[in-house]
Parts: sequence; C-alpha cells; structure tokens
Amino acid sequence: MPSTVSSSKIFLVCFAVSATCVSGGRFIGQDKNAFDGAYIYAPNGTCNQDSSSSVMATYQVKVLKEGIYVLWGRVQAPDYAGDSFFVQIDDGFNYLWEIKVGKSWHWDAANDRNGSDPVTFALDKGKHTIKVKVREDGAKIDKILLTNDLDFVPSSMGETFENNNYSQSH
Ligand SMILES: [Ca+2]
Ligand SMILES: [Ca+2]
Repeated sequence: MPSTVSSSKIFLVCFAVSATCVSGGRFIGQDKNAFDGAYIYAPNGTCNQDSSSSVMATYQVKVLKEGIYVLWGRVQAPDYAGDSFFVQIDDGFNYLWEIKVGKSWHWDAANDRNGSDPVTFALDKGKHTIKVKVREDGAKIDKILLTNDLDFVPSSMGETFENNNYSQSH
C-alpha cells in the first residue's frame, strides 16, 4: 500500500472471474477493459425484476477490522433501463443500488436509490457475503471494492489497493 494510506484503513478488492448462465440471467461478458477481460451482467432482454431474488455475483470477503464500510463497484450502465442492481451483505437489507449511467467503466458507491448515497455497512471482523443481484438487465459489474476509508474514491482498476485477504465465489 502507498505510504499515504494509514494502516487502519482497509481496502478489499474482489472480482468475479467466471459465471454460468442461470434462469435468473447471469452471464460473463468479455471486454479487454474489464479486469481479467471479463465482467458479469444480465444481457438486455434476459431479466428485469423488482424482487431481489436473482443473484448475479456472490463475493466472500474476510474483513480484518470491525468498522463502517462503503462498497464500491466498477460498473457500466448503458442506459436508464440498465442502471441498477440490488446489493445485500449477509442477511441484511437489499438496497436498490442505482448506478451512474455511463458506457465506460467507472466506480460507483453502493447506494439506496431513495435514501443514502452511499450506504454504509457496519461489519464485524470476519467473513461476510456480498451479493450483487439482478434488477435491470444491461447493467454490468466488473469488480467490487470494500473499504472503511469513507473518503476514498477508487479510480482506474482499483488495483493499487488490492489486498490478498479475501476469497470469493460466484
Ligand atoms: Ca433504471
Ligand atoms: Ca435493460
């Protein structure tokens, strides 16, 4: 980590490396500008839902320090009909995360469309499960970043802050 980052700050970067098609619509897309050349999405026409039932990507993270965290996603939203997910940590609330519209990869903090932006998550030390779920098809997610530095704004691939203390499944 850069010397300017306090050791009390934690950054966990996760990315999905593969996915299989399921009935709810979960696909791997190929893009040389995505991390490892791949991202997860539900293609237009495959799935739109108002319930938070269809999981696209599941991330298992190991939080090293209890605290308040913000979750960022490296995302693309092609249009207003493809600019949202649901996001849930453990058995918590399913937030309707409306992401910024944009056809290039950009970072957006998980929010509650009708409430907080960003939302914060109080996490204990230990393992947690993050689920990104389909809401509007077309929205794409490349990787996520979980941090207790509430002022931090990731850029580029976010790889500066990658930390090996995580694992994931999807
Ligand atoms: Ca929308
Ligand atoms: Ca759509």
